[in-house]
Amino acid sequence: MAFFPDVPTIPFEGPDSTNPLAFRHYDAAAVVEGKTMAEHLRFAVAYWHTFRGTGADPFGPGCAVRPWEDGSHSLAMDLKRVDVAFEFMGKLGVPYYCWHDRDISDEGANLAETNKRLDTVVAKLKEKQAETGIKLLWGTANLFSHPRFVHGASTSCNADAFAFAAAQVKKAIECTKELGGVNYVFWGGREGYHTLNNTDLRREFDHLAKFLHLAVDYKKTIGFTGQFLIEPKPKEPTTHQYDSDCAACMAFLKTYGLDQDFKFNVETNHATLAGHTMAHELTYASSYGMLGSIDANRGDELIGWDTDQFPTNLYQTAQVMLAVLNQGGLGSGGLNFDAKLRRESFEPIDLFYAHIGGMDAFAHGLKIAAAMRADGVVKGMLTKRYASWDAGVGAEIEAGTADFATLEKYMLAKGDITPNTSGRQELLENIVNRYLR
Ligand code: XLS
Ligand code: NI
Ligand code: NI
Repeated sequence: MAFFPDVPTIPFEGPDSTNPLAFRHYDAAAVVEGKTMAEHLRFAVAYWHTFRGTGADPFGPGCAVRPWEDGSHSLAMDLKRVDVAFEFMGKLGVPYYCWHDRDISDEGANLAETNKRLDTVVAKLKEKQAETGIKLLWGTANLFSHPRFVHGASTSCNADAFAFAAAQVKKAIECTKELGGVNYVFWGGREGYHTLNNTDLRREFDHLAKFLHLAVDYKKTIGFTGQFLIEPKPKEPTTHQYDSDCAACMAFLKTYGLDQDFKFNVETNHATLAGHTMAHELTYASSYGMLGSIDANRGDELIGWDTDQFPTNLYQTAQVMLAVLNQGGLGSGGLNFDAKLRRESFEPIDLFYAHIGGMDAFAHGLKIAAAMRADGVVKGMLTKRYASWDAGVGAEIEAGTADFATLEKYMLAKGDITPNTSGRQELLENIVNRYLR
């Protein structure tokens, strides 16, 4: 049975195509810098938004039309939805998908029943993966929707919430392994606080670290080889989320001796919420070898929450792909569309338009970034700008052979510094704009 009977497998038709059900830039097999677009971009569909999203917002319930949904929370519905998902992903031509445990299988009457039900759905996912070749980019556990996690999971004031979360993550890692997932994500969910009046901040951070250490231990116990990723986010749902941005996460990981076991899954809208550009977060993570994967979406400059819109901004996708190319790719990571349709876009076909647009925006961004790298203009200006560090006193400082006394002697002899040169910001921005076509 087809759930999207009017949609063919989405073809690549080239930049001049006006067919809304075709790619204009994403040509999976096209080679850029020695790798195919599919290999560079490693697109993933987010199960929660695409197959569980209803379009609900803070002012009203969902109104998405999904003819295959029967409104129940039955196992049969979970299993049927797997067929929907694989038809959708197959027609779109994405190589990966991602899930939370509760997206693919709802809870049963108790943990044992929940796990049993999850196993049934995972078995079906495994079959569909084998049939289609679509793979799991990452799994994660939903530790934020159920009321038991009202005060958080590993940072809850209730120790039982920590224990339940541990059981849930243990199972989710096992399921990720069973499905050959190549990463596992920890997003902080409700790990944070609304008021310090009721929060023992240091104790909660210690508990978060304890939880992650236990996860690392368990990963080794069962021989799961996927990459562990932390997804920074500064606020929402709590006022202050502990994993607020890449720099804060780095400090946390270093403080608790976890930095060798994790990388970051950087999300565009979370960067915006943190008051950073996505380019800043990517550059920070990448500089320290911590950029593992990307949640590809965008925020709205006028709305202050995680709007999770589909990425369409070429300036931004080009910057993202530049960061990715500059570090030689994402390794086991990918570009996961953690993005949802606007409530007003309620027809099933909108799911295709949204993903096609996002994939094209990133394929286009990849081409722009590769062209910029090929010309090397921006990189050349960077090299020139820091030339004073490549020889003489700069090289001595970097090599550690200079100290305050030798630097004073050097400056006393020289009298004053070599004149500064212009930062050329406007010129560089003009140069970048040349490539945006
Ligand atoms: C929420 C997060 C979430 C994670 C997965 O804002 O982006 O969707 O990606 O738990
Ligand atoms: Ni995300
Ligand atoms: Ni998000």
